[in-house]
Amino acid sequence: MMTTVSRRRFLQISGATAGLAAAGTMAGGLSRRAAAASEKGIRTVPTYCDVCFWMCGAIATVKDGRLWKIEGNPADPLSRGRLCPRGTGGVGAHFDPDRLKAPLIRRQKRGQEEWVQVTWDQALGVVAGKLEKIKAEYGPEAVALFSHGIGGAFIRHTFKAFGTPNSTAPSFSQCRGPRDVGFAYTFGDEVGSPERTDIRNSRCLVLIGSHLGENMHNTQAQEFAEAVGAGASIIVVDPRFSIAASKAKHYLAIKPGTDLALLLAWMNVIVTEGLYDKEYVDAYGYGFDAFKAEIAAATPEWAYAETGIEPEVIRETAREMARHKPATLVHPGRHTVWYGDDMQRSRAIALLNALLGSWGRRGGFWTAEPMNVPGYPYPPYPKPQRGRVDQENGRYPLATEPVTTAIREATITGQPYPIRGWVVYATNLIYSLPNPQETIRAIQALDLLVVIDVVGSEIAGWADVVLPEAVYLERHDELNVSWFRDPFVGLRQPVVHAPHAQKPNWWIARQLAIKLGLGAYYPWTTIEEYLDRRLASAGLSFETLKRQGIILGEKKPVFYDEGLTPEFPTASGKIEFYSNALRDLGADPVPKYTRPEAPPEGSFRLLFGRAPMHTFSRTQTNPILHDGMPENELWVNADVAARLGLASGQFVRVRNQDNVVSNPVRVKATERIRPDCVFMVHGFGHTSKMLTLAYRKGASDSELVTRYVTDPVMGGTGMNVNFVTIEAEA
Ligand SMILES: Nc1nc2c(c(=O)[nH]1)N[C@H]1C(S)=C(S)[C@@H](COP(=O)(O)OP(=O)(O)OC[C@H]3O[C@@H](n4cnc5c(=O)[nH]c(N)nc54)[C@H](O)[C@@H]3O)O[C@H]1N2
Ligand SMILES: Nc1nc2c(c(=O)[nH]1)N[C@H]1C(S)=C(S)[C@@H](COP(=O)(O)OP(=O)(O)OC[C@H]3O[C@@H](n4cnc5c(=O)[nH]c(N)nc54)[C@H](O)[C@@H]3O)O[C@H]1N2
Ligand code: SF4
Ligand SMILES: [Mo]
Repeated sequence: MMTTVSRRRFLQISGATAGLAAAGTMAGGLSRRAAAASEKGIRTVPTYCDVCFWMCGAIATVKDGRLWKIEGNPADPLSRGRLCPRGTGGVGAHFDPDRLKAPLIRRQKRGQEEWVQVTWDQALGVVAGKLEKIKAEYGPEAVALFSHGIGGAFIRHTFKAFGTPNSTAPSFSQCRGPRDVGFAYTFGDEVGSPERTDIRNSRCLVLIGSHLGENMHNTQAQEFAEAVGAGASIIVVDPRFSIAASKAKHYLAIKPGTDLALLLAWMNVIVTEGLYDKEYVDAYGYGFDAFKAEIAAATPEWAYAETGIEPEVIRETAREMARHKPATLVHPGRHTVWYGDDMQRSRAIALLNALLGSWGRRGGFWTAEPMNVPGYPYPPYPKPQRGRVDQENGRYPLATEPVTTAIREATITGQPYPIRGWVVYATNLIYSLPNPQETIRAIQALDLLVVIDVVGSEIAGWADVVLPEAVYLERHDELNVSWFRDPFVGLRQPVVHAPHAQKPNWWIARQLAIKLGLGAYYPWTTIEEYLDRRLASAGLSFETLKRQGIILGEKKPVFYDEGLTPEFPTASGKIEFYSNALRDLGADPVPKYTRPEAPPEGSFRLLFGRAPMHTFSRTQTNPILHDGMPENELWVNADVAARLGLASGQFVRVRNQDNVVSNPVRVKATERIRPDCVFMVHGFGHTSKMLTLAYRKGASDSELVTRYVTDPVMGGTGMNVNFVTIEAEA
């Protein structure tokens, strides 16, 4: 029997069960509840964190059957026994009263909030039926999968077996894509995640917008503190005086969007003053003379007019970098989709590092192989009938992952071929893709939208079928076999039970595959069986891993001076100061600067970033993290605020160039930002009523990002190109 639940009733259900969770019940049915209640004493369970995608090793403690706390696992090379504030607050995800509890099917048309609560069998039956129908009519490639994080591993496997090449994540074209392509077309290799940066040993660390300390990627934040403690020279380039800037010897308050001019001028100084690592460049460089000629005009005086940074400051900071080479690390950044010239800006960062000889050197960039843990021996996937929808017409030749916005475009236009179904796992596309109105337009054109989430996020609000997942503290996941200086394998395993009908991703992916007739791709029945098989094939013990959470691999050389062989898998086999490959694609072979459009008189450029207590749009509803920071603020330069008659704490609304107006948000009037831009932390201003704690708290940068500039060769979407005005709330 299906039961009908209106949104109102849905909220009532949430409220009632919140009491149960708070009273210490985390088991599902009566028997589980009884089991949890009868559990006495303290037990610890090693696992790894999922509040962001750094995957820190952790140890959770359960007291009398109730989840108590989570701390870093000292055996883990990433966390070294310490979690970031978000990781520590992760227990709130389990207790979150807003969690989805059972599968839901939309009763009315999209946008109307009437749901039918169904069983898993019914929900997956409906999903499989609609997927089969799309496949029969349009082919398997008409289904696109959007997923983010390691939790998506099994879902991705199911959809490879289904036969679609259109499996993507916003972490490429809305995040690190430009950087990884820029580095690959310089050194032949990506920066990857966790970034291969040797921050702890760097003697001079250059942070261009990388706001470590607010960006809380644990290992990097810890190593940053170590480098500061060891007296490293810190250079920070940011229009906003970030936490990192407060630790800097040189803080450069750059005019937004002009970083490429600064980078070219830095390289110009280092080359013309002969300060680069000549031996390194001679041995490993390709096209240096052509590069030198290209940057000859980029003098500090020229860059001053673009960046607002004094020529002497540009010279002094360039010399400072050269003094500490090769232990000078110009951080490659991560969220690099800023202005549309991002791949070239990232390439300029790569080239500056190349001049300083820091790639492959201590205090620069390490190179490591992950542990060798073979994949599960599955049958081969079917070969997709058609190519990726984003690349069919020869577009985005350097996009190493499908371009999300191109999939969205194909969904709206049906070109180059139709996309009729979206499966969305752990990515709130309304927040993570630029121009949310266009995302909604695409959704309206779909035959099927399935969302797998833990709460009623904005994207879940648009779904035809919502599948509730168990949170990371309640499930197994794929092994974490990341590269790092010390190779390791990490295990995620359940600490407590899921409180209701929520299921782990591997179970959902497997059941769906079986319903789709793809059972052959799941020869295992339990996740333990799967994990055991993979570990055994690497000669590792599942029992040991369960006990320790981490198994370390053999440490190998990670720097050239430790015996690592320099290898540059580019076309020339060298570090490409000049790129023939880019030239052949019609892109600049050496990065060239273009001046960004300035904000119109009376407008400000909208910038955004992170805060220590939150991850994207996914933690505002976590009661613990919500308490830590319930809303965001709009940073406005103090003089500008005075001129506009705005005081800190006062509510304003932000209007962008396309007349999108934000939720009310408090002003933070501060000297710590330039007068030509404003800043807010990403992920606030939720519009889903299912997120009771987060609903309409603060403002959403995503809503205001209606404009974006797409890189024609790799598909990154520059999003720092929106201009806003500020309106006082009555
Ligand atoms: N305007 C703007 N856009 C951005 C950014 C920005 O700063 N501003 N940042 C960009 C960057 S750097 C990135 S990496 C992307 C990030 O983009 P996303 O990964 O899409 O980030 P979130 O918006 O947090 O979406 C995460 C979703 O996963 C759900 N979720 C959380 N835990 C689980 C779980 O265990 N299982 C399941 N199934 N779901 C879960 C959450 O409820 C939420 O709906 O966004 C990019 N887009
Ligand atoms: N606490 C927390 N930490 C996180 C995350 C999180 O959600 N929460 N997400 C993680 C992820 S996936 C990513 S990608 C990273 C993102 O973090 P980062 O890669 O470090 O930074 P961005 O988001 O690109 O940039 C934000 C900073 O750039 C500055 N900025 C804006 N425009 C310009 C400009 O034109 N020039 C310069 N030089 N600076 C500019 C802003 O003022 C701000 O300080 O954070 C990671 N760490
Ligand atoms: S950086 Fe923080 S939130 Fe991310 S995995 Fe590590 S502890 Fe968790
Ligand atoms: Mo990101």
